Amino acid sequence: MIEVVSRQNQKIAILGLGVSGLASAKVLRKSGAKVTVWDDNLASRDRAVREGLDVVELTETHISTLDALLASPGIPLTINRHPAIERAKALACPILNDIELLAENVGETHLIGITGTNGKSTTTELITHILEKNKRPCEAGGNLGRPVLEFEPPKKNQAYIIELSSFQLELTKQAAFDIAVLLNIRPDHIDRHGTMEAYVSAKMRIFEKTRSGKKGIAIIGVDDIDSRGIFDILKNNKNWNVIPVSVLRELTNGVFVKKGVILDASQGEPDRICDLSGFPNLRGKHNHHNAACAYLAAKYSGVPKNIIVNSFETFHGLEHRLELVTNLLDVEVINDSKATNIAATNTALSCFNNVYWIAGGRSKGENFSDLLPYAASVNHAFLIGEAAESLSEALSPTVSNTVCENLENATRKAIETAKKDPQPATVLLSPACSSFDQFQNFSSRGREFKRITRETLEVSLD
Ligand code: UMA
Ligand code: ADP
Repeated sequence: MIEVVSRQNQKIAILGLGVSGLASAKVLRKSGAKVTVWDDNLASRDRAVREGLDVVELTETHISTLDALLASPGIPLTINRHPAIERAKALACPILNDIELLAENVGETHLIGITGTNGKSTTTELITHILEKNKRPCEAGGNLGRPVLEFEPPKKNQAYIIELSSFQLELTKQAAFDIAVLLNIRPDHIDRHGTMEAYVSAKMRIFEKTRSGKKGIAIIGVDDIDSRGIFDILKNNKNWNVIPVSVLRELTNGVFVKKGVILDASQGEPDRICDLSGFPNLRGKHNHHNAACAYLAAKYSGVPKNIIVNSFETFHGLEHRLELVTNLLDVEVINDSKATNIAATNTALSCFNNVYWIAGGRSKGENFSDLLPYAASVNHAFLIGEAAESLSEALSPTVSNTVCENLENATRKAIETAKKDPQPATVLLSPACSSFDQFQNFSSRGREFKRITRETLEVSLD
Protein backbone atom coordinates (compact mmCIF):
# COMPACT_ATOMS: atom_id res chain seq x y z
CA MET A 1 0.00 0.00 0.00
CA ILE A 2 1.21 3.53 -0.80
CA GLU A 3 1.65 5.84 2.17
CA VAL A 4 -0.04 9.14 1.34
CA VAL A 5 2.07 11.42 3.54
CA SER A 6 1.09 14.45 1.46
CA ARG A 7 -2.41 14.42 2.93
CA GLN A 8 -1.69 13.67 6.61
CA ASN A 9 -4.24 15.37 8.90
CA GLN A 10 -6.25 16.66 5.95
CA LYS A 11 -10.03 16.19 5.89
CA ILE A 12 -10.88 14.26 2.77
CA ALA A 13 -14.22 12.85 1.64
CA ILE A 14 -14.43 10.03 -0.84
CA LEU A 15 -17.29 9.79 -3.29
CA GLY A 16 -17.96 6.33 -4.74
CA LEU A 17 -17.07 3.15 -2.89
CA GLY A 18 -16.12 0.76 -5.66
CA VAL A 19 -12.66 -0.75 -5.75
CA SER A 20 -10.82 2.54 -6.19
CA GLY A 21 -12.83 4.52 -3.62
CA LEU A 22 -12.51 1.80 -0.99
CA ALA A 23 -8.76 1.47 -1.57
CA SER A 24 -8.36 5.26 -1.34
CA ALA A 25 -10.37 5.39 1.89
CA LYS A 26 -8.28 2.70 3.54
CA VAL A 27 -4.94 4.10 2.39
CA LEU A 28 -5.78 7.68 3.40
CA ARG A 29 -7.08 6.59 6.79
CA LYS A 30 -3.93 4.53 7.43
CA SER A 31 -1.80 7.48 6.33
CA GLY A 32 -3.34 9.78 8.95
CA ALA A 33 -5.98 11.70 6.98
CA LYS A 34 -9.45 12.33 8.43
CA VAL A 35 -11.61 10.38 6.03
CA THR A 36 -15.35 10.36 5.41
CA VAL A 37 -17.02 8.38 2.64
CA TRP A 38 -20.21 8.45 0.60
CA ASP A 39 -21.83 6.26 -2.04
CA ASP A 40 -25.28 6.75 -3.57
CA ASN A 41 -25.92 3.06 -3.19
CA LEU A 42 -27.23 1.99 0.22
CA ALA A 43 -25.63 -1.47 0.14
CA SER A 44 -22.21 0.12 -0.52
CA ARG A 45 -22.72 2.51 2.40
CA ASP A 46 -23.70 -0.38 4.67
CA ARG A 47 -20.58 -2.27 3.67
CA ALA A 48 -18.47 0.81 4.41
CA VAL A 49 -20.00 1.06 7.90
CA ARG A 50 -19.13 -2.61 8.48
CA GLU A 51 -15.54 -1.80 7.46
CA GLY A 52 -15.44 0.90 10.12
CA LEU A 53 -15.51 3.83 7.66
CA ASP A 54 -17.21 7.07 8.58
CA VAL A 55 -20.19 7.47 6.21
CA VAL A 56 -21.25 11.12 5.93
CA GLU A 57 -23.59 12.67 3.38
CA LEU A 58 -21.93 15.20 1.08
CA THR A 59 -24.02 18.20 2.05
CA GLU A 60 -22.85 21.77 1.57
CA THR A 61 -22.04 21.97 5.27
CA HIS A 62 -19.86 18.85 5.17
CA ILE A 63 -18.08 19.83 1.95
CA SER A 64 -17.29 23.26 3.35
CA THR A 65 -15.19 21.57 6.09
CA LEU A 66 -13.09 19.52 3.65
CA ASP A 67 -9.55 19.98 2.32
CA ALA A 68 -10.43 17.91 -0.74
CA LEU A 69 -13.07 15.67 -2.30
CA LEU A 70 -11.76 12.51 -3.94
CA ALA A 71 -14.03 11.35 -6.77
CA SER A 72 -14.03 7.76 -8.06
CA PRO A 73 -13.60 7.43 -11.85
CA GLY A 74 -17.26 6.50 -12.37
CA ILE A 75 -18.58 9.77 -10.86
CA PRO A 76 -19.89 12.02 -13.66
CA LEU A 77 -18.06 15.33 -13.67
CA THR A 78 -19.61 17.12 -16.64
CA ILE A 79 -22.70 15.61 -18.30
CA ASN A 80 -25.26 14.86 -15.55
CA ARG A 81 -22.68 16.14 -13.10
CA HIS A 82 -23.01 14.55 -9.67
CA PRO A 83 -24.65 17.02 -7.21
CA ALA A 84 -21.75 16.66 -4.75
CA ILE A 85 -19.32 17.68 -7.51
CA GLU A 86 -21.55 20.66 -8.23
CA ARG A 87 -21.45 21.66 -4.57
CA ALA A 88 -17.68 21.14 -4.30
CA LYS A 89 -17.10 23.34 -7.34
CA ALA A 90 -19.37 26.05 -5.95
CA LEU A 91 -17.44 25.97 -2.65
CA ALA A 92 -14.03 25.84 -4.40
CA CYS A 93 -13.26 22.54 -2.69
CA PRO A 94 -10.41 20.82 -4.61
CA ILE A 95 -11.55 17.65 -6.43
CA LEU A 96 -8.93 14.97 -6.99
CA ASN A 97 -8.38 11.31 -7.73
CA ASP A 98 -6.16 8.44 -6.65
CA ILE A 99 -3.70 8.92 -9.54
CA GLU A 100 -2.84 12.37 -8.19
CA LEU A 101 -2.32 10.96 -4.70
CA LEU A 102 0.02 8.29 -6.05
CA ALA A 103 2.08 10.81 -8.01
CA GLU A 104 2.29 13.13 -4.99
CA ASN A 105 3.80 10.40 -2.83
CA VAL A 106 6.25 8.37 -4.88
CA GLY A 107 8.88 10.99 -5.69
CA GLU A 108 10.96 10.24 -8.77
CA THR A 109 9.68 6.66 -9.21
CA HIS A 110 9.53 5.76 -12.93
CA LEU A 111 5.91 6.36 -14.01
CA ILE A 112 4.59 5.06 -17.32
CA GLY A 113 1.03 6.12 -18.23
CA ILE A 114 -0.90 4.46 -21.03
CA THR A 115 -4.08 5.81 -22.55
CA GLY A 116 -6.06 5.51 -25.77
CA THR A 117 -9.48 4.26 -26.77
CA ASN A 118 -8.41 0.68 -27.42
CA GLY A 119 -5.41 -1.43 -26.50
CA LYS A 120 -4.65 0.15 -23.10
CA SER A 121 -4.85 -3.04 -21.05
CA THR A 122 -2.95 -5.11 -23.60
CA THR A 123 -0.18 -2.51 -23.88
CA THR A 124 0.00 -2.00 -20.10
CA GLU A 125 0.38 -5.75 -19.55
CA LEU A 126 2.89 -6.03 -22.39
CA ILE A 127 5.10 -3.23 -21.07
CA THR A 128 4.93 -4.76 -17.58
CA HIS A 129 5.85 -8.18 -18.95
CA ILE A 130 8.89 -6.74 -20.79
CA LEU A 131 10.12 -4.73 -17.79
CA GLU A 132 9.69 -7.73 -15.50
CA LYS A 133 11.73 -9.86 -17.92
CA ASN A 134 14.41 -7.20 -17.52
CA LYS A 135 14.18 -7.83 -13.76
CA ARG A 136 12.81 -4.40 -12.93
CA PRO A 137 10.39 -4.25 -9.97
CA CYS A 138 7.02 -3.44 -11.54
CA GLU A 139 3.51 -2.66 -10.36
CA ALA A 140 0.70 -2.39 -12.93
CA GLY A 141 -2.79 -1.02 -12.33
CA GLY A 142 -5.15 1.90 -12.70
CA ASN A 143 -8.01 1.37 -15.11
CA LEU A 144 -6.62 -2.14 -15.56
CA GLY A 145 -8.45 -3.05 -12.33
CA ARG A 146 -5.98 -2.68 -9.48
CA PRO A 147 -6.31 0.73 -7.79
CA VAL A 148 -2.96 2.49 -7.90
CA LEU A 149 -2.91 3.21 -4.15
CA GLU A 150 -2.76 -0.55 -3.58
CA PHE A 151 0.68 -0.65 -5.22
CA GLU A 152 3.57 -1.75 -3.03
CA PRO A 153 5.65 1.26 -1.89
CA PRO A 154 8.44 2.09 -4.34
CA LYS A 155 11.56 -0.08 -4.22
CA LYS A 156 14.92 0.78 -5.78
CA ASN A 157 14.53 1.08 -9.57
CA GLN A 158 10.73 0.66 -9.26
CA ALA A 159 8.42 1.20 -12.23
CA TYR A 160 4.69 1.86 -11.96
CA ILE A 161 2.81 1.12 -15.17
CA ILE A 162 -0.59 2.78 -15.12
CA GLU A 163 -3.51 2.31 -17.49
CA LEU A 164 -5.41 5.60 -17.62
CA SER A 165 -8.99 6.01 -18.78
CA SER A 166 -10.43 9.33 -19.90
CA PHE A 167 -12.47 9.24 -16.67
CA GLN A 168 -9.26 9.22 -14.64
CA LEU A 169 -7.46 11.73 -16.84
CA GLU A 170 -10.27 14.26 -16.41
CA LEU A 171 -9.02 14.74 -12.84
CA THR A 172 -5.30 14.20 -13.45
CA LYS A 173 -3.72 17.64 -13.24
CA GLN A 174 -0.38 17.47 -11.43
CA ALA A 175 0.82 13.90 -12.10
CA ALA A 176 3.87 13.85 -14.39
CA PHE A 177 4.60 10.69 -16.37
CA ASP A 178 8.18 9.91 -17.39
CA ILE A 179 6.73 8.05 -20.35
CA ALA A 180 3.21 8.81 -21.63
CA VAL A 181 1.65 6.60 -24.30
CA LEU A 182 -1.38 7.66 -26.35
CA LEU A 183 -2.34 4.66 -28.49
CA ASN A 184 -5.30 5.96 -30.48
CA ILE A 185 -8.52 7.95 -30.19
CA ARG A 186 -11.81 6.75 -31.64
CA PRO A 187 -15.35 7.69 -30.62
CA ASP A 188 -16.14 6.29 -27.17
CA HIS A 189 -17.64 7.41 -23.87
CA ILE A 190 -19.57 10.23 -25.54
CA ASP A 191 -22.34 9.50 -23.01
CA ARG A 192 -19.92 10.54 -20.25
CA HIS A 193 -18.03 13.42 -21.87
CA GLY A 194 -20.83 14.88 -23.98
CA THR A 195 -18.78 15.58 -27.11
CA MET A 196 -15.87 14.06 -28.97
CA GLU A 197 -13.90 17.29 -28.29
CA ALA A 198 -14.33 16.83 -24.54
CA TYR A 199 -13.24 13.17 -24.81
CA VAL A 200 -10.13 14.14 -26.82
CA SER A 201 -9.17 16.87 -24.38
CA ALA A 202 -9.48 14.43 -21.44
CA LYS A 203 -7.10 12.07 -23.27
CA MET A 204 -4.66 14.90 -23.91
CA ARG A 205 -4.30 15.50 -20.18
CA ILE A 206 -1.79 12.64 -20.04
CA PHE A 207 0.69 15.18 -21.48
CA GLU A 208 -0.28 17.95 -19.04
CA LYS A 209 2.87 17.84 -16.88
CA THR A 210 6.48 16.74 -17.10
CA ARG A 211 9.05 16.34 -14.34
CA SER A 212 10.85 19.59 -13.64
CA GLY A 213 14.12 19.77 -15.53
CA LYS A 214 13.51 16.55 -17.44
CA LYS A 215 12.00 15.88 -20.86
CA GLY A 216 9.12 13.43 -20.91
CA ILE A 217 8.83 10.73 -23.56
CA ALA A 218 5.54 11.02 -25.46
CA ILE A 219 4.69 7.98 -27.60
CA ILE A 220 1.76 8.78 -29.88
CA GLY A 221 -0.06 6.52 -32.36
CA VAL A 222 -0.73 8.70 -35.40
CA ASP A 223 -3.10 6.48 -37.39
CA ASP A 224 -6.27 8.37 -36.48
CA ILE A 225 -7.12 12.00 -36.94
CA ASP A 226 -7.49 13.01 -33.28
CA SER A 227 -4.24 11.41 -32.09
CA ARG A 228 -2.49 12.88 -35.11
CA GLY A 229 -3.88 16.29 -34.06
CA ILE A 230 -2.40 15.86 -30.57
CA PHE A 231 0.93 14.80 -32.11
CA ASP A 232 0.94 17.98 -34.20
CA ILE A 233 0.25 20.15 -31.15
CA LEU A 234 2.93 18.46 -29.03
CA LYS A 235 5.73 17.82 -31.52
CA ASN A 236 7.42 21.19 -31.00
CA ASN A 237 6.90 21.26 -27.23
CA LYS A 238 10.32 21.51 -25.62
CA ASN A 239 9.21 19.55 -22.55
CA TRP A 240 8.52 16.38 -24.54
CA ASN A 241 10.49 14.09 -26.81
CA VAL A 242 7.58 13.12 -29.06
CA ILE A 243 7.77 9.87 -31.05
CA PRO A 244 5.04 8.94 -33.54
CA VAL A 245 3.98 5.32 -34.19
CA SER A 246 2.14 3.94 -37.19
CA VAL A 247 1.04 0.58 -38.56
CA LEU A 248 -0.41 2.17 -41.69
CA ARG A 249 2.53 4.05 -43.19
CA GLU A 250 6.28 4.42 -43.09
CA LEU A 251 7.60 7.20 -40.87
CA THR A 252 10.92 8.97 -41.19
CA ASN A 253 10.94 10.18 -37.59
CA GLY A 254 9.23 7.44 -35.62
CA VAL A 255 8.45 3.76 -35.27
CA PHE A 256 6.34 1.92 -37.84
CA VAL A 257 5.28 -1.63 -38.59
CA LYS A 258 5.59 -2.89 -42.15
CA LYS A 259 4.42 -6.40 -43.07
CA GLY A 260 4.57 -7.36 -39.39
CA VAL A 261 8.10 -6.03 -38.87
CA ILE A 262 8.75 -3.26 -36.33
CA LEU A 263 11.15 -0.66 -37.73
CA ASP A 264 12.55 2.09 -35.52
CA ALA A 265 13.35 5.22 -37.54
CA SER A 266 13.09 7.53 -34.56
CA GLN A 267 16.83 8.22 -34.53
CA GLY A 268 17.68 8.09 -38.24
CA GLU A 269 17.90 5.10 -40.60
CA PRO A 270 15.22 2.47 -39.84
CA ASP A 271 16.51 -0.15 -37.41
CA ARG A 272 14.80 -3.55 -37.81
CA ILE A 273 13.57 -4.58 -34.37
CA CYS A 274 11.70 -7.83 -35.01
CA ASP A 275 9.07 -9.64 -37.05
CA LEU A 276 5.89 -9.92 -34.99
CA SER A 277 4.06 -12.25 -37.35
CA GLY A 278 5.28 -15.39 -35.58
CA PHE A 279 4.10 -14.31 -32.12
CA PRO A 280 0.77 -16.03 -31.39
CA ASN A 281 -0.56 -13.54 -28.86
CA LEU A 282 0.26 -10.41 -30.85
CA ARG A 283 -1.82 -11.19 -33.94
CA GLY A 284 -3.48 -8.47 -35.98
CA LYS A 285 -2.49 -4.93 -36.96
CA HIS A 286 -3.98 -3.58 -33.73
CA ASN A 287 -1.65 -5.74 -31.66
CA HIS A 288 1.30 -4.75 -33.85
CA HIS A 289 0.45 -1.16 -32.99
CA ASN A 290 0.32 -2.00 -29.27
CA ALA A 291 3.63 -3.88 -29.54
CA ALA A 292 5.36 -0.98 -31.34
CA CYS A 293 4.26 1.41 -28.57
CA ALA A 294 5.33 -1.08 -25.89
CA TYR A 295 8.69 -1.47 -27.62
CA LEU A 296 9.31 2.29 -27.33
CA ALA A 297 8.18 2.48 -23.70
CA ALA A 298 10.54 -0.39 -22.87
CA LYS A 299 13.41 1.10 -24.89
CA TYR A 300 13.13 4.40 -23.03
CA SER A 301 12.94 2.47 -19.75
CA GLY A 302 16.36 1.07 -20.55
CA VAL A 303 15.45 -2.46 -21.68
CA PRO A 304 17.85 -3.98 -24.25
CA LYS A 305 16.40 -4.90 -27.64
CA ASN A 306 16.93 -8.66 -27.29
CA ILE A 307 14.96 -8.76 -24.04
CA ILE A 308 12.10 -6.78 -25.61
CA VAL A 309 11.93 -9.20 -28.55
CA ASN A 310 12.08 -12.31 -26.34
CA SER A 311 9.30 -10.85 -24.19
CA PHE A 312 7.02 -10.41 -27.22
CA GLU A 313 7.40 -14.13 -27.81
CA THR A 314 6.47 -15.11 -24.27
CA PHE A 315 3.59 -12.64 -23.87
CA HIS A 316 0.23 -14.23 -23.01
CA GLY A 317 -2.81 -12.51 -24.49
CA LEU A 318 -5.50 -11.14 -22.18
CA GLU A 319 -8.80 -12.75 -21.29
CA HIS A 320 -11.86 -11.24 -23.09
CA ARG A 321 -9.76 -9.69 -25.90
CA LEU A 322 -10.12 -11.82 -29.05
CA GLU A 323 -9.76 -14.80 -26.72
CA LEU A 324 -10.09 -18.22 -28.35
CA VAL A 325 -12.68 -20.11 -26.29
CA THR A 326 -12.75 -23.27 -28.35
CA ASN A 327 -12.26 -24.59 -31.84
CA LEU A 328 -14.50 -27.61 -32.29
CA LEU A 329 -16.54 -29.09 -35.13
CA ASP A 330 -15.23 -26.45 -37.57
CA VAL A 331 -16.62 -23.72 -35.36
CA GLU A 332 -14.16 -21.34 -33.73
CA VAL A 333 -15.61 -19.40 -30.79
CA ILE A 334 -14.03 -16.05 -29.86
CA ASN A 335 -14.69 -14.03 -26.72
CA ASP A 336 -14.06 -10.34 -27.37
CA SER A 337 -16.31 -9.06 -24.58
CA LYS A 338 -13.89 -6.17 -23.93
CA ALA A 339 -14.79 -4.68 -27.33
CA THR A 340 -17.15 -2.08 -25.87
CA ASN A 341 -16.93 0.44 -28.71
CA ILE A 342 -17.27 0.37 -32.48
CA ALA A 343 -13.56 0.75 -33.26
CA ALA A 344 -12.65 -2.31 -31.16
CA THR A 345 -15.40 -4.38 -32.78
CA ASN A 346 -14.35 -3.27 -36.25
CA THR A 347 -10.86 -4.58 -35.44
CA ALA A 348 -12.36 -7.93 -34.51
CA LEU A 349 -14.60 -8.11 -37.58
CA SER A 350 -11.54 -7.55 -39.80
CA CYS A 351 -9.73 -10.53 -38.27
CA PHE A 352 -12.20 -13.30 -39.26
CA ASN A 353 -14.28 -14.71 -42.13
CA ASN A 354 -17.78 -16.19 -42.12
CA VAL A 355 -18.71 -14.68 -38.79
CA TYR A 356 -21.78 -15.41 -36.65
CA TRP A 357 -21.59 -12.25 -34.66
CA ILE A 358 -23.11 -11.48 -31.25
CA ALA A 359 -23.34 -7.76 -30.51
CA GLY A 360 -25.25 -5.30 -28.35
CA GLY A 361 -25.58 -4.16 -24.77
CA ARG A 362 -25.75 -0.53 -23.68
CA SER A 363 -24.90 1.99 -26.39
CA LYS A 364 -22.30 4.65 -25.64
CA GLY A 365 -23.94 7.05 -28.07
CA GLU A 366 -21.91 6.08 -31.14
CA ASN A 367 -23.25 5.71 -34.67
CA PHE A 368 -23.81 2.01 -35.34
CA SER A 369 -23.73 2.48 -39.12
CA ASP A 370 -19.93 2.92 -38.69
CA LEU A 371 -19.86 -0.87 -38.27
CA LEU A 372 -21.10 -1.46 -41.83
CA PRO A 373 -17.77 -0.99 -43.69
CA TYR A 374 -16.29 -3.82 -41.59
CA ALA A 375 -19.28 -6.16 -41.59
CA ALA A 376 -18.65 -7.87 -44.94
CA SER A 377 -17.30 -10.87 -43.03
CA VAL A 378 -20.58 -11.29 -41.12
CA ASN A 379 -22.89 -14.11 -42.13
CA HIS A 380 -25.54 -13.31 -39.51
CA ALA A 381 -25.74 -11.04 -36.46
CA PHE A 382 -27.47 -11.96 -33.19
CA LEU A 383 -28.33 -8.77 -31.32
CA ILE A 384 -28.86 -8.38 -27.60
CA GLY A 385 -29.52 -5.85 -24.87
CA GLU A 386 -30.80 -2.30 -24.85
CA ALA A 387 -29.12 -1.49 -28.18
CA ALA A 388 -30.50 -4.51 -30.08
CA GLU A 389 -33.24 -2.63 -31.96
CA SER A 390 -31.07 0.33 -32.96
CA LEU A 391 -28.27 -2.01 -34.03
CA SER A 392 -30.76 -3.97 -36.13
CA GLU A 393 -31.98 -0.77 -37.74
CA ALA A 394 -28.42 0.35 -38.59
CA LEU A 395 -27.33 -3.04 -39.95
CA SER A 396 -30.45 -3.95 -41.98
CA PRO A 397 -30.69 -4.82 -44.79
CA THR A 398 -26.92 -5.13 -45.47
CA VAL A 399 -26.30 -7.54 -42.59
CA SER A 400 -28.94 -10.17 -41.88
CA ASN A 401 -29.73 -10.16 -38.19
CA THR A 402 -31.98 -11.43 -35.43
CA VAL A 403 -32.90 -9.60 -32.26
CA CYS A 404 -32.47 -12.08 -29.38
CA GLU A 405 -33.65 -11.61 -25.82
CA ASN A 406 -30.33 -12.15 -24.12
CA LEU A 407 -26.79 -13.49 -24.38
CA GLU A 408 -27.88 -17.05 -23.60
CA ASN A 409 -30.31 -17.20 -26.55
CA ALA A 410 -27.97 -15.36 -28.88
CA THR A 411 -25.02 -17.63 -28.12
CA ARG A 412 -27.02 -20.84 -28.45
CA LYS A 413 -28.56 -19.69 -31.73
CA ALA A 414 -25.21 -18.48 -33.11
CA ILE A 415 -23.47 -21.77 -32.29
CA GLU A 416 -26.32 -23.93 -33.62
CA THR A 417 -26.44 -21.94 -36.88
CA ALA A 418 -22.66 -21.93 -37.30
CA LYS A 419 -22.55 -25.71 -36.82
CA LYS A 420 -24.95 -26.19 -39.73
CA ASP A 421 -22.75 -24.08 -42.01
CA PRO A 422 -20.74 -26.34 -44.37
CA GLN A 423 -17.90 -23.79 -44.31
CA PRO A 424 -15.62 -23.25 -41.29
CA ALA A 425 -17.19 -20.49 -39.22
CA THR A 426 -16.41 -18.15 -36.35
CA VAL A 427 -18.83 -17.33 -33.54
CA LEU A 428 -17.71 -13.97 -32.28
CA LEU A 429 -18.90 -12.08 -29.22
CA SER A 430 -17.73 -8.54 -29.93
CA PRO A 431 -20.51 -6.34 -28.57
CA ALA A 432 -19.51 -2.76 -29.61
CA CYS A 433 -21.44 -1.75 -26.47
CA SER A 434 -20.88 -1.70 -22.75
CA SER A 435 -22.26 -4.55 -20.66
CA PHE A 436 -23.94 -2.52 -17.93
CA ASP A 437 -27.55 -3.10 -19.09
CA GLN A 438 -27.36 -6.83 -18.31
CA PHE A 439 -24.07 -7.56 -16.56
CA GLN A 440 -21.90 -6.17 -13.80
CA ASN A 441 -19.03 -5.58 -16.23
CA PHE A 442 -17.36 -6.87 -19.41
CA SER A 443 -15.62 -9.69 -17.49
CA SER A 444 -18.85 -11.19 -16.19
CA ARG A 445 -20.35 -10.93 -19.71
CA GLY A 446 -17.27 -12.71 -21.13
CA ARG A 447 -17.31 -15.42 -18.47
CA GLU A 448 -21.03 -16.02 -19.02
CA PHE A 449 -20.42 -16.30 -22.78
CA LYS A 450 -17.75 -18.92 -22.19
CA ARG A 451 -20.02 -20.88 -19.84
CA ILE A 452 -22.91 -20.91 -22.35
CA THR A 453 -20.52 -21.85 -25.18
CA ARG A 454 -19.14 -24.82 -23.28
CA GLU A 455 -22.62 -25.99 -22.27
CA THR A 456 -23.97 -25.69 -25.82
CA LEU A 457 -21.00 -27.49 -27.36
CA GLU A 458 -21.02 -30.25 -24.73
CA VAL A 459 -24.67 -30.98 -25.52
CA SER A 460 -23.81 -31.12 -29.25
CA LEU A 461 -20.95 -33.54 -28.62
CA ASP A 462 -23.10 -36.00 -26.58
N1 UMA B 1 -21.33 5.70 -7.59
C1 UMA B 1 -22.05 6.65 -6.89
N2 UMA B 1 -22.63 7.68 -7.61
C2 UMA B 1 -22.50 7.77 -8.97
C3 UMA B 1 -21.75 6.80 -9.65
C4 UMA B 1 -21.17 5.76 -8.93
O1 UMA B 1 -22.17 6.61 -5.68
O2 UMA B 1 -23.04 8.72 -9.55
C5 UMA B 1 -20.75 4.60 -6.84
C6 UMA B 1 -21.38 3.26 -7.17
O3 UMA B 1 -22.54 3.03 -6.41
C7 UMA B 1 -20.25 2.29 -6.84
C8 UMA B 1 -18.99 3.12 -7.05
O4 UMA B 1 -19.39 4.48 -7.19
O5 UMA B 1 -20.30 1.85 -5.51
C9 UMA B 1 -18.29 2.68 -8.31
O6 UMA B 1 -17.20 3.50 -8.55
P1 UMA B 1 -16.50 3.49 -9.99
O7 UMA B 1 -17.55 3.43 -11.05
O8 UMA B 1 -15.54 4.58 -10.06
O9 UMA B 1 -15.81 2.04 -10.05
P2 UMA B 1 -14.58 1.39 -9.29
O10 UMA B 1 -15.05 0.07 -8.80
O11 UMA B 1 -13.92 2.29 -8.32
O12 UMA B 1 -13.62 1.11 -10.54
C10 UMA B 1 -12.87 2.18 -11.09
C11 UMA B 1 -12.96 2.12 -12.61
N3 UMA B 1 -14.36 2.23 -13.00
C12 UMA B 1 -14.79 3.12 -13.91
O13 UMA B 1 -14.05 3.86 -14.50
C13 UMA B 1 -16.26 3.14 -14.22
C14 UMA B 1 -12.40 0.81 -13.12
O14 UMA B 1 -12.40 0.83 -14.54
C15 UMA B 1 -10.96 0.65 -12.63
O15 UMA B 1 -10.48 -0.62 -13.02
C16 UMA B 1 -10.93 0.77 -11.10
O16 UMA B 1 -11.50 2.03 -10.70
C17 UMA B 1 -9.50 0.71 -10.52
O17 UMA B 1 -8.76 1.85 -10.86
C18 UMA B 1 -13.38 -0.03 -15.15
C19 UMA B 1 -14.04 0.66 -16.32
O18 UMA B 1 -15.12 0.23 -16.72
C20 UMA B 1 -12.70 -1.30 -15.67
N4 UMA B 1 -13.42 1.67 -16.92
C21 UMA B 1 -13.94 2.34 -18.11
C22 UMA B 1 -13.48 1.63 -19.37
O19 UMA B 1 -12.46 0.91 -19.33
O20 UMA B 1 -14.10 1.85 -20.42
C23 UMA B 1 -13.43 3.77 -18.15
P1 ADP C 1 -8.62 -1.14 -23.48
O1 ADP C 1 -7.98 -1.41 -22.17
O2 ADP C 1 -8.18 0.18 -24.08
O3 ADP C 1 -10.09 -1.33 -23.50
P2 ADP C 1 -7.82 -3.78 -24.42
O4 ADP C 1 -6.39 -4.13 -24.60
O5 ADP C 1 -8.52 -4.29 -23.22
O6 ADP C 1 -7.98 -2.19 -24.51
O7 ADP C 1 -8.64 -4.23 -25.72
C1 ADP C 1 -10.02 -3.86 -25.83
C2 ADP C 1 -10.57 -4.27 -27.17
O8 ADP C 1 -9.93 -3.54 -28.22
C3 ADP C 1 -10.37 -5.73 -27.52
O9 ADP C 1 -11.52 -6.11 -28.20
C4 ADP C 1 -9.14 -5.74 -28.41
O10 ADP C 1 -9.18 -6.81 -29.34
C5 ADP C 1 -9.24 -4.40 -29.14
N1 ADP C 1 -7.94 -3.75 -29.34
C6 ADP C 1 -6.79 -3.95 -28.65
N2 ADP C 1 -5.82 -3.12 -29.10
C7 ADP C 1 -6.38 -2.36 -30.07
C8 ADP C 1 -5.89 -1.30 -30.91
N3 ADP C 1 -4.65 -0.86 -30.83
N4 ADP C 1 -6.77 -0.77 -31.81
C9 ADP C 1 -8.04 -1.20 -31.91
N5 ADP C 1 -8.55 -2.20 -31.16
C10 ADP C 1 -7.73 -2.78 -30.24
